[in-house]
Amino acid sequence: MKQLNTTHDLAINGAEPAFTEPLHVGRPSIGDRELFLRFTNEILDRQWLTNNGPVVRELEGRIADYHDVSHCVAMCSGTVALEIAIRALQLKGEVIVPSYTFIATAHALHWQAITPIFADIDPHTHNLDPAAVRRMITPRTTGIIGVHLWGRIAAVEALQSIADEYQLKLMFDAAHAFGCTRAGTKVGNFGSCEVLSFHATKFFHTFEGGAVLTNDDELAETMRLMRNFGFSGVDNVIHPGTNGKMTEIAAAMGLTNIQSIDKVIDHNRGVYQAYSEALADVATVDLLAYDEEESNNYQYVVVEVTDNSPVTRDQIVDALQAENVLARRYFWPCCHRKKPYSDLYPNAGSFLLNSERVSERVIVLPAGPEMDDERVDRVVSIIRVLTSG
Ligand code: T4K
Repeated sequence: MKQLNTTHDLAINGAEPAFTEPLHVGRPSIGDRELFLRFTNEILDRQWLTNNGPVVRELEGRIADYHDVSHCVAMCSGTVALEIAIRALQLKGEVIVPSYTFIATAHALHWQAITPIFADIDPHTHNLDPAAVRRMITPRTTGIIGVHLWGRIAAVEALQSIADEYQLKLMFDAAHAFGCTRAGTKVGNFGSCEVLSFHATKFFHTFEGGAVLTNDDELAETMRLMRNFGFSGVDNVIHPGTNGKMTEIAAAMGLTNIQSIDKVIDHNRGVYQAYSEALADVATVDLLAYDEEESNNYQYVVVEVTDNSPVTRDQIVDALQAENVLARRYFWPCCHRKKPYSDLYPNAGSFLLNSERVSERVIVLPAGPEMDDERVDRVVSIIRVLTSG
């Protein structure tokens, strides 16, 4: 491995960090603080704090309208929303998922004694490769969970035709894809249902939270029961369930944030474009492009280190972090390299070659509210110096 050039003015060589305060990949947008505090006071005055309160119901309506979808079922986290959707769809046996994703996608299955079967990704899209999905189908397969990684919509048509051919259920982990489209159709309208995450690090957040979007009335009704212990009315339990409810205060953060969502997306687009321009002459990293014909939220600025780089991805990330640029290696190692999956499938890497290769090259750069053109230029200058040999 080549050493980083020790003559450069870098924090790893003893210089002061380029940024005095850290830059993050997941800095939350806070929206209109006065509005949030007004909503909070109303909640406290009403003394109705959770259990399908009016703020949660209003937020569900706003999110469903935003996505042109019949139902938004709000939950306490994206992970619980995944677990409930998986159970409501009655998935069992084996379910095909990518390994190149956040660990929650696989855990939501394993947690419910369902076997996640990892299929490889298309290295260009970072999403499931339909041909690889087809190869992993067995008589025990009951479903496919696609992930719209980085908000770029998966190959929904090809996956749907495989699901139809083998009579499998199809759902999507849309944790990154709030507001995103494929051929103009908004997320929420693909497969049987799609799961959003509203975690604090997402560009639209409710502190913690998530939701399932669906056009299936019956499925929505089942999930509403499941997130509230199966209660139908005060004393009547008609379904197995858990506590997946979103609180009123979380929904108030969501209602605040949804007011400024267009502004936040505009800002994210500006940051992405600034990176795109600044990186245009840097041959050592490739910026993952968003399709400008579609609606994107531009939440993640993702680069892949190319073969031209004289230094490794890890050397770049470590050096950036020393400069207070808290870039991340999402999603490394892949799920099949993490426990319990590394014990269950020790040889999975041999057929997940694209997943492994991509996971070893990706760097997610700081984006979001704290970034502006000048900071982007400075981050890119550091990358330029680091990879200049
Ligand atoms: N499916 C997919 C594909 C997902 O990516 C996720 C979540 C899920 C499902 C599950 O959804 P949830 O159950 O989480 O709703 C973060 C998030 O915790 C996680 O929600 C997210 N994906 C994942 C991609 O990123 P970490 O471990 O990287 O978070 P952390 O604490 O290191 O924070 C990232 C950066 O953001 C740091 O620089 C610190 C900064 N930050 C973080 C928080 C929480 C802030 O500035 N303020 C904050 O409040 O997982």
